[in-house]
Amino acid sequence: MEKPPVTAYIGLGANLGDAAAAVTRAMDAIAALPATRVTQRSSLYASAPVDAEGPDYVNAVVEVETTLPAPLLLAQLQRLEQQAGRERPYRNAPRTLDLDLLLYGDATVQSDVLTLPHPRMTQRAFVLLPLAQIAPQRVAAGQLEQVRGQQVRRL
Ligand code: PH2
Ligand code: MG
Ligand code: MG
Repeated sequence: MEKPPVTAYIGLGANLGDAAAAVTRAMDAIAALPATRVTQRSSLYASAPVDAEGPDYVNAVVEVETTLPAPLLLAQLQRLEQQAGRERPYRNAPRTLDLDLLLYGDATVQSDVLTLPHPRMTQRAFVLLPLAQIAPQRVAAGQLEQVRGQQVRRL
């Protein structure tokens, strides 16, 4: 029997170069991954860097249905970051493309390479707002309340 697909959510971000174009291109690249279908795309959102520096970020979230196991999906996302010219000079450095696996079904994972759900997603309006746009059932009202002070602008 084939494995049923899992519904997963991927956070996209960029704040170097044409960030909106990079995020939109990355959505198309995710849609072209093997064994993976993009089922929803949020709007693009702009926000100031949180715990980071550089130009404003463009962020978005996509929903995928995939039969790739989480570690393989993560490896594919890292490959797309590399293809977009991602450099990692220091933690939270400005970046051409950041792809974060936020949720993979209801999986909870704590490994050296992957933590699910994404450990910081509930503290970040730039993740929760686009996620709530496409998957309101995955965001609690109290979580949105906690990030209400963070300015995020829908583009
Ligand atoms: N990503 C970070 C750190 N800070 N701030 C915004 N606004 N958007 C991001 O995607 C972001 C950030 C580390 O991944
Ligand atoms: Mg990130
Ligand atoms: Mg990342």
